[in-house]
Amino acid sequence: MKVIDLRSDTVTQPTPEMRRAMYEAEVGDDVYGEDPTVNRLEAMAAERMGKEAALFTVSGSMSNLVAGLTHCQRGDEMITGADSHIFYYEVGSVATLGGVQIRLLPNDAYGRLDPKAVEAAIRGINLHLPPTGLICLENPHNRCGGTVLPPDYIESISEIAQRHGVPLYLDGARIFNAAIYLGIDARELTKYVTSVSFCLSKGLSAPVGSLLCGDADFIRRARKNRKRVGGGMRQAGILAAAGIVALERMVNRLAEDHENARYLAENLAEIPGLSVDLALVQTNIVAVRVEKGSAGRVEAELAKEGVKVSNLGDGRLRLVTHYGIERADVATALKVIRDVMRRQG
Ligand code: TLP
Repeated sequence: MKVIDLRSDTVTQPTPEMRRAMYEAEVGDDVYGEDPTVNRLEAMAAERMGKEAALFTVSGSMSNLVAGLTHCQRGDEMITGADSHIFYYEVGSVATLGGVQIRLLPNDAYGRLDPKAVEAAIRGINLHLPPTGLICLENPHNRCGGTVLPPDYIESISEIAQRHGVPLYLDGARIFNAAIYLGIDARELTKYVTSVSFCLSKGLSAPVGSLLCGDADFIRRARKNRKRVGGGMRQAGILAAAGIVALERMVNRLAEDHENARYLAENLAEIPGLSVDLALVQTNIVAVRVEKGSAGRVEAELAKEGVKVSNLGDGRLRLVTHYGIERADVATALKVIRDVMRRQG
């Protein structure tokens, strides 16, 4: 039985070209700054994000942590949305390792924070109050189902951040999906933020890695924090080589994943017992609410039939399209899902 794995785009396998590039990569000790392939990847990433410099990290979670450690002091407060990856899925890292308190604001169905609420949450100067060290946005928004923040919204938050002298960080793990959805260059989304990270190991299919981007001084300090959390890598050019192929070859094909997600979502919406808000299906993620049976049971039964999905833990399942999932796989998955839903009481 062929397993159709829709749990995440993190399950993507490296392409043959990536494996060749890894094999042939010229490497050095990156902690000394001497890995030419890492240096090349970092320069490419900075250029793609319109920032001065970039830092190759192990994962999106490490980029988010290092961004928090670098922008904030211990005892600062970081503003983020209640469904953000930073708050929801990163084991409380900025709090436990950075001594940074998270100030949680509700986000709407698209992952947006209310600009007025953001402004109101920024702390004034008072002996009792923790200083606001950072405001975070996520684009596309994972738990909202891959929804995209447009440039004018990011600009509105950036104006507030600048007015109060607080840096604005963008968790852009899937930033190229957002750019492709909007039909714009990713720099249009990053020009309003102080720093941004994006992942190589999701839809771009590289095996490992994320890039944290910002101005040269920020990246110099971030490099020290990456070392502090044990993320200084040595001959990391082996990994960076795959990342270079990812940036050069895998960005434009994300449109195919979006088309497959749309096809999947439109068909899921027709299945009795499931509901999908099609307005929220903008990139490669489909969040579907299970209204007949339980999400956990549906997830388990699908897995038995060879269709893997992930559980968002609130009655919704998440299905993600990616490199390696063809239109025919989506059609097969839909057939399995229809059968499983028919059996739910
Ligand atoms: N998200 C993973 C899981 O952790 C949920 C996934 O399967 O989608 N920011 C965003 C917006 C993310 O979606 C993720 C990964 C990360 C950061 C963290 O990246 P990694 O997994 O590389 O640490």
